[in-house]
Amino acid sequence: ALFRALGSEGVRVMMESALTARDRVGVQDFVLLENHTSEAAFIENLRKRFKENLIYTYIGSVLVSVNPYKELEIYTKQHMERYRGVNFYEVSPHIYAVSDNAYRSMRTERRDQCILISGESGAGKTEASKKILQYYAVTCPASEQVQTVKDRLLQSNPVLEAFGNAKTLRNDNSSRFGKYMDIQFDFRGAPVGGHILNYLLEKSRVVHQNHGERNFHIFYQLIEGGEEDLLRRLGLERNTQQYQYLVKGNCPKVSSINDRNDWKAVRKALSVIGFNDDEVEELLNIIASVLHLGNVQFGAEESGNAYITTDTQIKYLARLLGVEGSILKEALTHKKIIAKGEELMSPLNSEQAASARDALSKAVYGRTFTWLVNKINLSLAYKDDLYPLSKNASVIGLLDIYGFEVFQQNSFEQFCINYCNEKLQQLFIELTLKSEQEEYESEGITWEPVQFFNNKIICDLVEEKFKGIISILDEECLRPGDASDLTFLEKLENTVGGHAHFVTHKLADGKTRKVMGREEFRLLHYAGEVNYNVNGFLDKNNDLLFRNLKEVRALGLTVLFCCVNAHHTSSLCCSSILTQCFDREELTDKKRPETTATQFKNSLAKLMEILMSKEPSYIRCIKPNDAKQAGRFDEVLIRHQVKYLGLMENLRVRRAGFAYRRRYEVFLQRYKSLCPDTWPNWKGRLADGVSTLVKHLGYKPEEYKLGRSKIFIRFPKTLFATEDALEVRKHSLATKLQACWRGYS
Ligand code: AD9
Ligand code: MG
Repeated sequence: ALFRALGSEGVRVMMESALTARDRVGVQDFVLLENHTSEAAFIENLRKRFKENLIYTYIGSVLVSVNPYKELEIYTKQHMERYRGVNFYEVSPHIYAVSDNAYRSMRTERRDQCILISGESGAGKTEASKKILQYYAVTCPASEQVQTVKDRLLQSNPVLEAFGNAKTLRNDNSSRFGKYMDIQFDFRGAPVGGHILNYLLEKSRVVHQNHGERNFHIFYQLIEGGEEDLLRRLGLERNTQQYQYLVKGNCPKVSSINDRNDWKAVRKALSVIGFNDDEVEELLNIIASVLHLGNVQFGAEESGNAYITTDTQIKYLARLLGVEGSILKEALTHKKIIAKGEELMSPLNSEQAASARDALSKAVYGRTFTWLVNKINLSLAYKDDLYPLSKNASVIGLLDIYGFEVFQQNSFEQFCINYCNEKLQQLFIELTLKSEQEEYESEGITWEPVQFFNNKIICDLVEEKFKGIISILDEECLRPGDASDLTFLEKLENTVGGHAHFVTHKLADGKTRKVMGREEFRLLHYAGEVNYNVNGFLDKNNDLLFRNLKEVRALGLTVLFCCVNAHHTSSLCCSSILTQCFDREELTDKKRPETTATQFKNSLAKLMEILMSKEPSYIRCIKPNDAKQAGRFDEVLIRHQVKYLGLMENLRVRRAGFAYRRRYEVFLQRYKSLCPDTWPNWKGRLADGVSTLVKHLGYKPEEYKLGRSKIFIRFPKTLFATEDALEVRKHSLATKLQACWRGYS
């Protein structure tokens, strides 16, 4: 009916427009670009597609995604259905195609999968990971029990984002922690459980935010959305500007965020995950306590000793934490010292007391976050005594970390975040290179290896034992005496000063580099240069609260001992969450815990092991502009990302002489109609069928190679010609049908 309506001229126009569509919307796989070594052609292809709202493009099996900064109608249930069980290349590029491909590989090959999402802050990683989860939630088989798991998996997102995401200058919903989530599937392919690993939360945000940034979303959600009587119970006012911890960035409201609605979503999500009312109340007690703590102010007595000037806060805190006010007051203004075997309370000055207060707030928030993740994990854990998760169960892991970021001022947090991105890039390089090389080898095809910039050198600079930046930082943290952030910097200069990726203000000839501050070092990361200010590195790495080095240690211990003791010995309703967060043994343990950076380094090493054991899929996210605006394609910014994500090298490796490869059966199935010998069905060996077919099509020997299970085609134009032949055949078939139809009528 369509062809009849169009008439033969219409059909011709339709076919022509199909052929010229390639010009308009670009190619959907970069390997099909005529000039694959040209960065300009690469960017042009991205631009064409972006303009048409086609945000996804492949490089072979790697998905490149450009953040549209607007809602697109491409995530509907119909879209999901379109990608379900369909071969990667038969449909246009989509995150659902990657999700489905990983799922089917897991099912058919019984291999655990992981999907690695990378890109800088604001590029769309978290959104991508949510789309993938939604895809599985909708398309995988379900039962009542499975539905509960699906709901919980989905609802873990708003909760973790409320407590672990914040508005930064780069992204209004920036992840301030790293997240790796395993989704477990049973033998039928239904999601039956999950597990989350979290990485280093940016705790410093609890007490300080840079201009234009906010604290974690939950604080604003609670104050804006919390019910009247809840706020009354927590002693909070409905005005974020009342709280010292919320005013530092001078940014209470964000136009893209509706805190009140988000509050409702979070409350609902908490109950779906299985938090009961008491637990929610207790959790909010802690959040409110942190706000009250931030408002505790200190004055100085004549002696210089600190005293508390804000009694109301103490009253609320005492009630919320279940600690006696007088104990709390003493704890906030004193440290515990041991003199001649006796414990004494020695006074702090007001500055020390303030930093002790902040250390306590950070510790309380950070540990509550970890508690929250554990609690979610309990709720996601597979629970079926009848059918224990057998060895047939498989896993798809989703990695969504904080992206590479550069601000005007960069500190310890950015150092950790960017180091984490280096590690991920390293993994990408190793795995893509390795698997590509393996493919050529296993297919018996000879090829020239492509040179990559290998960022291992930067990873080593940061993490190498004894010699790397983290080791040197730890050394300074351990060193008694005059160790400071500046002595750390000096030590860096003396040890890694000559490294090609490390720069400070000092020049080799003893002169100074004017453009750099004296408290900074610069790392030449794979993704760009970043200056780090060393201020606070030692304290943050020491994690203050639990180290003997600083006065504040005693404070945390005292308050928490009060808490823990109260919980164990009296009827005071002390926070049971905090009791679980700070266990007694840790409080009394004299052994030195690992530093923050070392813990992070070790947890990343474990993560790399987990990822290496799985079959990876990649999503490379690109941020189109810094203004967070739809429709803006900032070429300079994009070119930079294309460069550092290594997309051109990725493409070169992928092409390594062959633009296109396909398994024999897939190739034959698609093009068999073009050769009378292979149509309608080829009976012999697949390789012979393909060989017959391409000879018939006039492929020259230098244009293709036949591997063990796949055909490799050298130039895109060969494939285009074949595709065009297919279109023409369909067209002539259509015209014939039309003539036939006319004959009938
Ligand atoms: V960070 O490293 O956590 O700071 P992400 O996670 O890479 O960063 P995120 O996914 O949070 O970035 O995306 C930033 C914003 O871009 C989102 O809040 C959306 O407003 C917007 N975005 C991203 N991807 C999409 C999309 N596929 N469709 C529509 C999107 N909007
Ligand atoms: Mg994110």
